[in-house]
Amino acid sequence: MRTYALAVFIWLVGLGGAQTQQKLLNVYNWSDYIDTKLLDKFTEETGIKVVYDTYDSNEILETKLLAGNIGYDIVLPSGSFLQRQIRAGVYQKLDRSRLKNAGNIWPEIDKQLASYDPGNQYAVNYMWFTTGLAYDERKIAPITGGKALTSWDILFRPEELKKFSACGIYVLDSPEDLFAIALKYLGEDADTPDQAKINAAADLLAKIRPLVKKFHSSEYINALAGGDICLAVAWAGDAYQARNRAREAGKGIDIKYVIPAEGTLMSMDNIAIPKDAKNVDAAYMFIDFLLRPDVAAQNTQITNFANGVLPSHPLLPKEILDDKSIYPDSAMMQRLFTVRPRDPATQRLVTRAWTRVKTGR
Ligand code: N2P
Repeated sequence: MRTYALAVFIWLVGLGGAQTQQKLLNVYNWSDYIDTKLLDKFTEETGIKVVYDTYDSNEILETKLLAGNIGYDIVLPSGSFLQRQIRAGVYQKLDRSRLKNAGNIWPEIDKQLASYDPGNQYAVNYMWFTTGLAYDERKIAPITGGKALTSWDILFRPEELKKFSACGIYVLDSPEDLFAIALKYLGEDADTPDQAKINAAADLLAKIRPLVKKFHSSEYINALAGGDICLAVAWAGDAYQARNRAREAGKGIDIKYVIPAEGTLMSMDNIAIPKDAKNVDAAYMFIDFLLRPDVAAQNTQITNFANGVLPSHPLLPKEILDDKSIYPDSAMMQRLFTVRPRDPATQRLVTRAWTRVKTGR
């Protein structure tokens, strides 16, 4: 009898173990890009445990995706990367009929996304945003005479940038962003395949390198909030997170974010399921969860990035929804541009040029 009870016990434990194994979801997302409390909420509601890892560059994600067996069920590539990764066959089609909240997808944003994912077959938008300048108002006041920063001249004229170098400058380690902005500043198409133009943009970027403390795509949030730097090329929501962290620290540091008058790059990060995902049902449940208005609003409130869920708007604080640097209005939209994926040869040129920008070699 005792042996029988023991056998049943072992069997139950085994079953429990198997079940726990099934109820897993592996998410690979950008850092500082979710309210982590929502991960617990998802687990409470579904019983699915979320293993959550982060990255801060499309290149890191792409290397893993192309290597295969990525081990993640959800990833979040930006638009042009999504487009060429779809072509490379790394994603499975997303059956929107399995998402009961698909009706919450913001139609205009979905249309924008379709320019990267034709027919909206593989992804849904998570967040969308601009790349601009974030700065410590108090630290730069003596340099600017208290005036707000308004132009990319600050970044691209070394005699201007030099003035900020002593208080610390970080630049995103994102060739897509920096080449798009530099090319546009030179009056070119942001995604031109013209080698001479790309080299000219690289020359422009190389000139700023000696003045830049670090090329990095996530550390600037704390560096700004902690007063270690005074200027950063930043993604909108991250700049606001720096502002909020600085406010919480209560040391009188005030971080501002500006979209320079010349305009800037607008990007979208999107949710997709890799082809070799093991927990596809859980992935659909998680996407559906992110598409809930309350969940999307909470994520935007914490990250300060604009989400792709239209009915989240009434749930957002007015100061976020009315902030044109987070939710650009149509006038601001006129100043924004997007980029397409480069052909492989041009992409290699840009990658090499970016290394030259960062290392001087
Ligand atoms: C979140 C950064 C996401 C924007 N910290 C860049 N894709």
